[in-house]
Amino acid sequence: MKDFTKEYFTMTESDAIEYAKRHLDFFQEDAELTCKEIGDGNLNYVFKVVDSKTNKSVIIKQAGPIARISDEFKLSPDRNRIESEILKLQYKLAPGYVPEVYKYDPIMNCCAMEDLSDHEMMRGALIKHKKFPLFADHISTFLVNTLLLTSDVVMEHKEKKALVKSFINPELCEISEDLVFTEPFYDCPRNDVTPGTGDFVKETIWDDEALKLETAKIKFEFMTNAQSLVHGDLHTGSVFIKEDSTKVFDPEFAFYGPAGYDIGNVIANLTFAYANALFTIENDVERQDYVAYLTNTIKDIIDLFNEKFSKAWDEHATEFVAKYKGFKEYYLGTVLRDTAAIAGHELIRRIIGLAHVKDITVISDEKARVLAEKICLTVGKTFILNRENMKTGDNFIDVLKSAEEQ
Ligand code: SR1
Ligand code: MG
Repeated sequence: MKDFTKEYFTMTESDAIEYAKRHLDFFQEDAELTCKEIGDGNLNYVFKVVDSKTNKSVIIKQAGPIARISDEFKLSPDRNRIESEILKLQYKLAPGYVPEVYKYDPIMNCCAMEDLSDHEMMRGALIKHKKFPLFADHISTFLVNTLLLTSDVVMEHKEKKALVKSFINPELCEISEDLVFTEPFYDCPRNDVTPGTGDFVKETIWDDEALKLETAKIKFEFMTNAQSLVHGDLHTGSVFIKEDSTKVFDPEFAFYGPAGYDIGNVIANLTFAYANALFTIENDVERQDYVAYLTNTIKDIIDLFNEKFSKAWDEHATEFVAKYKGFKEYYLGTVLRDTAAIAGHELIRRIIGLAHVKDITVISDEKARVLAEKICLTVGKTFILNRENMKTGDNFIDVLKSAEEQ
């Protein structure tokens, strides 16, 4: 019988059943457990353990020693501690918007959490062109609560610094530094560029020195601005959704960084869904309808974020200078600037870099995929270069519309 209490090893499905029986206070003694490994992310193993008698289920997520996407990435399994701790914190800051964590195990580097199988992964749902009218309201509340309430504006500064320390996440941050901010902007061997998009990438991204200078500034903002406790990888594959519920999960890239990092990732990944819709929905009326749904969602997220952030600042700010006239507006302006900058990086890196997104890769017609990729690159570049002017939902969607028209 394997011992889960002495030394770390990577679990199999039958190990996960044993683990659930012996180390989780979750199932009844007479439970009949089955297990399936369901992880489809780039890094971890995700076991769904179900009692076939009662249908009660739990997720056990284990961090492996190397990334699933490539053994080039050797990662500390401590990321599972980071993930468990931030989920517990966000569960309090944004109730209803994250799964409940039942247990964290520092030896097996795993955590047990609420099974959200009644929800679906948002990226897959958007590729099927489903609509979620409450998403903008839900995600804007999640973003305001988790980002503003963990910042120096609200938190006692020594407590905030203790959190900064406990969420130092050097290896996962290094992945983002390389994959998001560095490699997409030169002809890096690890990049993965669609042949038909290659010339466009060279001309509009790699040969543009002015753009590259801006990306350098933004990279240093990412590395040095410990503003808020960010999720760090808030793409639509990190969201479980159903009509009336939104749950943000998988925050293993969490660290103290620019608040705009999370908002920008949300906006960019809705833009991938928009590019998918443009080239995969054949019927004109249906395509226009779905595209309008996505652009309205992007607009609403930015506008609701602005509105809720401003209100939450007035209610919760404890920092003395937060009340100075004009400071809130200045601060919010920098968050939106960073939102545009990060949305731009996410849009460019998922087209040029190592880790692509299904919204684009499922476009089977090669010409259409190239056009979709060019739209994402154009929107991304515009977001980066015009980031100082991106303040309202309309500012963001105007960029999408003008890239589509080109
Ligand atoms: C090596 S990990 C590649 C990507 O997958 C994660 O979800 C992050 O987005 C990372 O950049
Ligand atoms: Mg992930």
